[in-house]
Amino acid sequence: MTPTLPRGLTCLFLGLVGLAAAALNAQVPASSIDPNRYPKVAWTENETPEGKEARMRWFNDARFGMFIHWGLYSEWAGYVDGKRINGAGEWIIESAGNKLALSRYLTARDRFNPTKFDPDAWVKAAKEAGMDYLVITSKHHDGFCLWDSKHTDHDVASTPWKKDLLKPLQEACLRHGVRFCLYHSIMDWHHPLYAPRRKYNDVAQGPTDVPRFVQEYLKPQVREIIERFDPGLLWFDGEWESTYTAAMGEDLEAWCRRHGPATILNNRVGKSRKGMEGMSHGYSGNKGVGDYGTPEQNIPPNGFPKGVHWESCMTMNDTWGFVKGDNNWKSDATLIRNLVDCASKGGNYLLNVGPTDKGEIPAASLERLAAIGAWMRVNGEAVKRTEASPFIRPMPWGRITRRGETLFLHVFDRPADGKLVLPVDNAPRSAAFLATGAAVAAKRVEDSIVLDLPATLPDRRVSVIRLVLDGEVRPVGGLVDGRVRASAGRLLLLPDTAELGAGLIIESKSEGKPNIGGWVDDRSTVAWKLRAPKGSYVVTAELGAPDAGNRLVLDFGGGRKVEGEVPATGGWDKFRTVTLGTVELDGDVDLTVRAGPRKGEGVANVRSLTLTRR
Ligand code: FHN
Repeated sequence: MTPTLPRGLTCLFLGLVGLAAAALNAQVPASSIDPNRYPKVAWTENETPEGKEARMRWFNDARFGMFIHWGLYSEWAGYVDGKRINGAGEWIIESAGNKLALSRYLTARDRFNPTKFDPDAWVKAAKEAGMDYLVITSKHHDGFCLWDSKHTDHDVASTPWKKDLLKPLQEACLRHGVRFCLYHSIMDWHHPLYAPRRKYNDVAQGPTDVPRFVQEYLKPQVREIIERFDPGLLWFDGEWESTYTAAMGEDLEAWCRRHGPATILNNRVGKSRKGMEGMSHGYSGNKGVGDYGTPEQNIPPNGFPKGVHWESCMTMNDTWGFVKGDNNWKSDATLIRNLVDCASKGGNYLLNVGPTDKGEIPAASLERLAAIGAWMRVNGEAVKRTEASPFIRPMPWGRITRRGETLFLHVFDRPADGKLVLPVDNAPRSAAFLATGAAVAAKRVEDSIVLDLPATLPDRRVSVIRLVLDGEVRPVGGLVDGRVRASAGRLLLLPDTAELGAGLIIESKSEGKPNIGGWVDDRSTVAWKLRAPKGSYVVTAELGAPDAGNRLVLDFGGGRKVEGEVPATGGWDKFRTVTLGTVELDGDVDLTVRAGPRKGEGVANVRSLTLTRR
């Protein structure tokens, strides 16, 4: 609670507290390759969730990386014979149809000579933007390799430049404390064994054979880049064609674990990704799914339970590989908000640059990187080394990130009444803008903390308030480290924090409030992880069902069960609160809700469960 000092002194006190905290918290780690902070952790067959968190720690702490698409396509720059070929620059040969045969595309190898390539400048641009890792295309779909590979001549050694382009970049990353990572395409439009062979491929001879391609080319080259460049992560791509199978993905993942056990893998190593939404859900196996999801050109609408890792990759304009004249640049405000949005949901933001064939990052990209960097120098502590918001759904006014007892409130849009309402069972210790140190009035009102914003915010793009709480956050209905916590003596279990069994969905049947629906299979279950202070709790449920007769069984573990009948409420969209019973709880509990034998169309729609301490 704010000390009871005269108002003037209170503001001064809070201002000083804010500045002191800034000095302390601003000490984010100097680099994501600091071996003291991020010792190498190898994947193991029996890796625990805690072990994976340790292995992913540099990635999670970084939150922000640079994506680089660079290759022969940068030389074509989106044009053939002076005409723009629609689509992303790196897809030009695939998009050009009969305008560009592979043999003509490959003449770019005779011209590719990046005389302006300055690896230190690239890495400094990333570091100064607040990016702690860099992912560059070692080989994109056109099969051209940016290093002198012993497995092919379709590489930089066959260009006027001749020299390896990846090693200097890796060395620059080591100099500047940025984690060096590699993108690698599975799909290969050039290699004679890869299928389907493209119509424009007038170079390849002999029959295709993808199993041989994988065994004799893809895997040896992946081992080559692991051993030569020790990448922090491998960003596989081009896994979607049917000729590359789930079994191949599981085999490639095992190969990477064997040769680079500390190298993080994205989920495109195998076949588990769901399109551009990017996450690996509903996949039968747990092999060949890599370590994290890869939403592309989008940011998931909500957060995920703890332990789900992901990274949204996005372009700054409309293309990954350089295209002359693509000036549809996102504003720095949009890019900063995207970064904050990802961090608030526990994910990373991988922002792309497409250098020219001469090795220059476009000026418009550099300008945006500099603007993001200026914002990060003031607000970076609210992004780096943070955890996701305790609320899975975003706030209407902006986003929240968390570190221990501190919440960072990222204000995108000032509410008309100037009030930020936080449904937490905490009291505020201090609240201040990171940009100015100016205190923000914060007080408890009913079951929330309400902050009163000044008429003008420090930064029209994103203004960040550091809110220090009176202890670990106790969100009403939210999650802290994957568990629902008690607030004001009750635990509110909502659809967003549930682990839904097969077939169950989150919908909104009425009043815009989410409910668990689709419960037509009485074998489906709903689970919540919670942490409850010792006590006896009354269990109530908000349920909707047209017919009576179904039953719910709440299994709290340790033989503790509560069960009750689902009433007829008048319809799937009519909800009624019913009391199901009482239960003794103390500490961490994994609650599983099962249905009795289904009667009628479905079991019930569930809007919430509430455990209220007696
Ligand atoms: O086809 C590629 C595309 O060229 C680009 O590399 C993106 C980046 O994530 N991935 C694929 C499209 O999903």
